[in-house]
Amino acid sequence: MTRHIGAAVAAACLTLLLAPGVQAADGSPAAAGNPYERGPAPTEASVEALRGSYAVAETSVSSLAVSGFGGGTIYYPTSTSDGTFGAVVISPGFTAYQSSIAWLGPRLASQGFVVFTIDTLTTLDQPDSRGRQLLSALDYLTQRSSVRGRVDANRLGVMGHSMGGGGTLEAAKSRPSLKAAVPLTAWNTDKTWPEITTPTLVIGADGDTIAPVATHSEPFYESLPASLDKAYLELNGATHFTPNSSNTTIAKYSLSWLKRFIDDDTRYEQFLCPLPRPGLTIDEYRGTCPLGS
Ligand code: 9J3
Ligand code: ZN
Repeated sequence: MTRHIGAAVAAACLTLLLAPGVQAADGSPAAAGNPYERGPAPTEASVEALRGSYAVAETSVSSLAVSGFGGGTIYYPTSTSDGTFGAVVISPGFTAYQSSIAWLGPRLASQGFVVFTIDTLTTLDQPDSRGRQLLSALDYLTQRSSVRGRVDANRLGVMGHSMGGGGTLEAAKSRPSLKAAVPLTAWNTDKTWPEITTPTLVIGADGDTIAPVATHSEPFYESLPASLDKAYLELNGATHFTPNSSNTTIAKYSLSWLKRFIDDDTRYEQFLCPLPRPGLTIDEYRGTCPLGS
């Protein structure tokens, strides 16, 4: 009897070890239970790096070929051996173009996301419109784009700068199925976001005089439900336009948030909890730890 149980257990273990589905594409043992992890175990250096482990290609999407937003550029991992990837669409701010947030495209895609930086229909579009455009772009990405087969349509997120950050909040409010939202020095006349159920990382800048944190990012963060996975990162020595250039602090925490909530990748929780302490680049950090509980 004991021997039979032992043999059964041994057989089950062998099956588990040999089952193709439990081995990651890089040959490492798959993390028990998370089929969405992509890329190697993260380190402080890897989340701060200019590029992750994936080679990235890009394809431009003409405004003439789409509706509901203004076209853009899709950055995607070239690998087809790691299954599909989660995706994030990013909107620029008032009067700005995709070029203003382009640095985030290859930076995030090389870590294992399909990233779509968009133009808006007009550069004067307001946050509510930008929110709808983010969602139109997600629908285009997952349903009609040339890379749709590389995207997991069930694991999507939104980001944006300024009025695009305001649009990020609008998009999350209207589509609760979104897995992550990261507004960057967001601007919106609506100061209260209790309707949002998507895990949200609000990033503000201490020196922002266009969307001052006291009247934008801070009330946005504080009005999110207390029960929500949420965080507030206030950049130190930063302005409204800090998100328009390559920035290690923005990249590190945005990446960790997207990984944690789009990929369910708890390997990245180490960068989010316990709460990061203020320092050279962080003026203040608020959040709810542990995450995902
Ligand atoms: O997208 C933004 O930079 C919004 C800040 C702004 O110019 O608001 C004034 C109407
Ligand atoms: Zn509101």
